[in-house]
Amino acid sequence: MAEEYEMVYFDIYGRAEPTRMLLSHAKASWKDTLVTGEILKAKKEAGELPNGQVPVIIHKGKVLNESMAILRYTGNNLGYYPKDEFEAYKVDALTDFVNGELENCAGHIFTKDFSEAKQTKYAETLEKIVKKVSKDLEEHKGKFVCGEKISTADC
Ligand SMILES: N[C@@H](CCC(=O)N[C@@H](CS)C(=O)NCC(=O)O)C(=O)O
Repeated sequence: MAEEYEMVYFDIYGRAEPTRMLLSHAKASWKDTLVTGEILKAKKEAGELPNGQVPVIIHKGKVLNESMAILRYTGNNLGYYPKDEFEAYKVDALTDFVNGELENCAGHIFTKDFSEAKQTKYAETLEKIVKKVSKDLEEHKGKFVCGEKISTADC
């Protein structure tokens, strides 16, 4: 029987990793379909990718794009996203913060710009994220970043 979820992305951590971790933790029925630059180009030309990019996740015959929306979607389906609106806001706020910070510096890895300035920026960004998450963990006195229960923000 085919897996319920199919993640399509490069063989790197990157934008698919939070959802891959969630699917693994949830023991969901899923598989990774790894692409190369060439495969991506072919899929793009064949019109298989909604905005011409990866990751996409294929679920119930639908091809869903945008990594953070994918994370929320799978989180919602698999019990990792709060029903309470304020709790959901907290999860989104932290996820958006971390993702936004990483957007500012992850590109260096692809452009292979390892200049001192970029390294400093990278280290500062990671420190900012660790400080924020550590403070949240302390406040909740728990194992999870947004409270008593694991959520998409922990991915
Ligand atoms: N906002 C999108 C960005 C997706 C994105 O930039 N994907 C890159 C790989 S990490 C891609 O497919 N690049 C190929 C291209 O744009 O042609 C998301 O978070 O999913």
